Order: sequence, then C-alpha cells, then structure tokens
Amino acid sequence: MQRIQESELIINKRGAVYHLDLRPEELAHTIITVGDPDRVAVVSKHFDRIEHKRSHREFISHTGVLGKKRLTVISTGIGPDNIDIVMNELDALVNIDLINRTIKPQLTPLNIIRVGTSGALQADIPTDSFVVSTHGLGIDNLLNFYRYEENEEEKQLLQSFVTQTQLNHRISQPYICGSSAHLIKHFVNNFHHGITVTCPGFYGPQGRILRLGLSNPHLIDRLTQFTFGPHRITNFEMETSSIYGLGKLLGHHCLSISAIVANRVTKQFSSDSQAAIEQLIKKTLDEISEW
Ligand code: R1P
Ligand code: URA
Repeated sequence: MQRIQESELIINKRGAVYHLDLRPEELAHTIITVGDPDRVAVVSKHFDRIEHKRSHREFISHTGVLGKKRLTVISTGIGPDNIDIVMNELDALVNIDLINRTIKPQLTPLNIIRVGTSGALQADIPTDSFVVSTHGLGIDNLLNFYRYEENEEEKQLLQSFVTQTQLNHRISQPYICGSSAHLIKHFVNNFHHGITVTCPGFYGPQGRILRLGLSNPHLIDRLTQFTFGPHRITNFEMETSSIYGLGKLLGHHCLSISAIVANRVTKQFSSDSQAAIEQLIKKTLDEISEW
C-alpha cells in the first residue's frame, strides 16, 4: 500500500491533522459545518455534553453528544478554498491510517451538513426562510482541480446553465453536483428546495456593486431567470458546491441548508439574522436527533 508522504498530509505533534488540529477519536461521524467560528458554540450549546474542543486558525470544533447521536460541529471560515482543506482533512481522519500513512481498505462515509447563511435569488423566498440545496452549482472553480465528472442529468443542467447565463470562460468553468438523497429526505417540511450557486466571493462574484464595475452586470438577473425542467436557482453563497463535489468524490453524504439573510431581488436584509440562524440550527438538530 502506497505511503502518503509527510509533505502531502501534515500531521502535527499531537497526531492531529494540521489545519483542523483534530485526531480521529475527536471527530464524530455526523458533522455540522458552519462558516462563522462563533456559530460553533451556538450549535454545541444544544449538546447534552461536549467531549472535545479544538481551535486552530478559523477551524473551531466541538464534539459531543445530543441524545443518542455523537456530533461534531466545526467552523470552516468563508469560501471554497477553506472547504478544500476541511473536506480533505475530515476525510483523512476516517479514511487514512494516520500512523502508517496509508488509505484504509474499508472506507467510512461521513454525514456532513452545512448550516449557513445565504442570499435568495427569487422574490418568493423571503428573508429568514430556509433553503435546502438540491444541487450545488459551482462558479468557484475548486472542483476543476480534481477528476470530477457530472452524471447525465447534471451535464444537461450545466449545459443549459451556460447557455442561459452566457457565463464566459474568463469568469468560470462551472460544475454541478447533487445533494445526498440519504440526507435531503429528512429536510422537506418548512424548507424551500432549489439549486444553490456557489461563488468565489461576496461582492463582484455575487453581483454587488460598491465602487467597482462588473464584468457581467446581468449575472443576478440571469441566475434568477434560469430554469431547467422543474429546477430553478434559489440562492447563492460560498461553500455548497465544493462540499457537494468533494463529498461525492470522497464518498460522503452531504447536505447544505441556509438561512436566507438577504434577498437580492427584493433588496431586503433580515431584521434579525442571528435569530434566523439560531432557529435553523434548532430545526436541523431536531431533524438529526430523529434519524
Ligand atoms: C459570507 O458572508 C459567508 O456567509 C455564508 C457564505 O457562504 C459565506 O461563507 O455562509 P456562512 O454564514 O455559513 O459563513
Ligand atoms: N452569504 C452570502 O454569500 N451571500 C449573501 O448574500 C448572504 C450571505
């Protein structure tokens, strides 16, 4: 079995993966990811007990127990570049023998659920409502660095997306990945469902104009107007497609759920975004407890 070299997978003196500073026994197999490091405690305050707390850079993690479930909540910080680190290191914790530095013969799937915030791209999805991402459509480019291929339905959706949005190659080579059927079935009532576009930034890449002109000023309208059969784009944010794409390649079950804090069509912003995210956390934990 090929040994993974020290420079490729960095293990610190604690025997923990480098960025997350987690050892295998400090990770549960159901994981909630949040962007904001302060949101970790907002999730773990619902746990019956916390077994491990780790903190390195923007990656704060709490592992504990809620009812019969062992859970880890971890912050990713913002953006797909951080997701590359988080997904690879979470996977290494369960699927690579960190002592022998070899891939384990029996692979372990993780449940990975992002609980984040997002901007709505449809007028009928109000602020403070919740969206479950049926697909992550990435204009962030991360998956283009891996050998990733869409299935037939995804390929058709993507082709239609490129045609309808006229997204040019200098901006992005988009990719798309569906959510886990295993997880999404638990999040139906009181959630909007739709395609989430993942952007490599918050301002220009999400069509926000402050002092700079945009190369594609029609981006928001084109995303809002996109349709493919029953599918439409509901929202955008900065992590979902990278989680879905890497999760699929690595064999994990992934779902992304967002509290809508901004509506980019009606131009409204939540009057209490903290309350909305707290409510989403509570609903998500209630669902997870029932599996
Ligand atoms: C931008 O403000 C951040 O908010 C959204 C975006 O994906 C991006 O990370 O999610 P979080 O609230 O989970 O960080
Ligand atoms: N997060 C984003 O990435 N965009 C928004 O508009 C709101 C939250």
